[in-house]
Amino acid sequence: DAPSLAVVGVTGAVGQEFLSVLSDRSFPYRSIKMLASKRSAGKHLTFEGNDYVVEELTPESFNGVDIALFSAGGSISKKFGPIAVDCGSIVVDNSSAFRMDENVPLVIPEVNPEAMAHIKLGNGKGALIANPNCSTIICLMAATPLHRHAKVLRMVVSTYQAASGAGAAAMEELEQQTREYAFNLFSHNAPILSNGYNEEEMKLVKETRKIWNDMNVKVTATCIRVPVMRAHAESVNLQFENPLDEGLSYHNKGKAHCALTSLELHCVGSQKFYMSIFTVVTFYSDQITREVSLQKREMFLWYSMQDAKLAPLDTARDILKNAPGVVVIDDRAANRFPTPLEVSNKDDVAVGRIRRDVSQDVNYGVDIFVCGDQIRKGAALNAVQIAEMLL
Ligand code: 11C
Repeated sequence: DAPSLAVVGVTGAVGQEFLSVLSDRSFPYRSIKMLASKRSAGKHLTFEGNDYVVEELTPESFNGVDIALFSAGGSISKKFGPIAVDCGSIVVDNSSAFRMDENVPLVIPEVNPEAMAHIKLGNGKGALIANPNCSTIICLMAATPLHRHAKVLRMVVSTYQAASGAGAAAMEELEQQTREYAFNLFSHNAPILSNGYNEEEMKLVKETRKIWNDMNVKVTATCIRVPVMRAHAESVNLQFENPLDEGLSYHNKGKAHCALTSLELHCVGSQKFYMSIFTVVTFYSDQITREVSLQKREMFLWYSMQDAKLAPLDTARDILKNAPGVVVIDDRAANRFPTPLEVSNKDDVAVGRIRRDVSQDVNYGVDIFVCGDQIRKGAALNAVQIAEMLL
């Protein structure tokens, strides 16, 4: 039998997107309750050709509800989430209320579906599943396939976030401000914590560790709000534990000669560089990468910069091209890369600017630029995909 659904916060930006995504994906249901605050109760909504009256959210709302999609803010989730679970509903919660609760799976279906494998629909048992923060989802959609390949040790994220992340009122405010004064951006509006990070930045840190089930991965972030309506952009720098391309391993004595050959191509005619090459070769052969003197380290970085131009990026590009829910837009000749406008209202996260990080051992670092629709994959679509896994 198709499940009975409830949408909590149905009149908000994400609530409305839940309805679009359910309809676009032909999500099966036998009934659907439109729930919101008292203020919105009584409003009429049309969904898939039928008229619905928005009902006030009360503790009785969840009787007979199999799956409840929540996006009405953390305090509503904290109050009504456990009530819905007691009624036997499976709650997919888009707020931050339960994300770091160790008994609540935090799920991106393409990344860690196994985290919710123990939750079953139809056995009468309620449960909570948390939808990660939008900037975490968009970032990890692109970073995870590379992480699976070479294991991320450290990730540095800088976000350029759309107004939609702060709700429908913020989108109206952006329209208003664009008429009054445009051409500006500001640090994310989330509260600043005692460590100087804002809450949005710390969500990226903590949620990544939980989703990757890796408490050692180092993550730092700077989150910025930009005058864009509904899609977030993120610059993501990754440092890997394992080489991205096996053939380019500098920690391997046997590969030193290949490295030397490609370096020579760039340095013919310079005695000074030949001396440097000697240093590089010694450095690789000795395998003392982490303890090199400053002079050798500089030389190593210089070498990395040369090699970054040469080394093919097929591995990273292929991994991203084959990743579910990801499209690669990376046309260097035409300077065409992902933009927030291009991904707005789209399901896929777009990745581009794929390049080796010249500040690291080039086989161990990559920079990418990612754009994703904050309301769709960053919120409603991810939650509906979680609900689909329950079916
Ligand atoms: C933003 N990420 O763009 C926020 C919005 O924890 O679910 C969603 C907040 C959250 O500002």
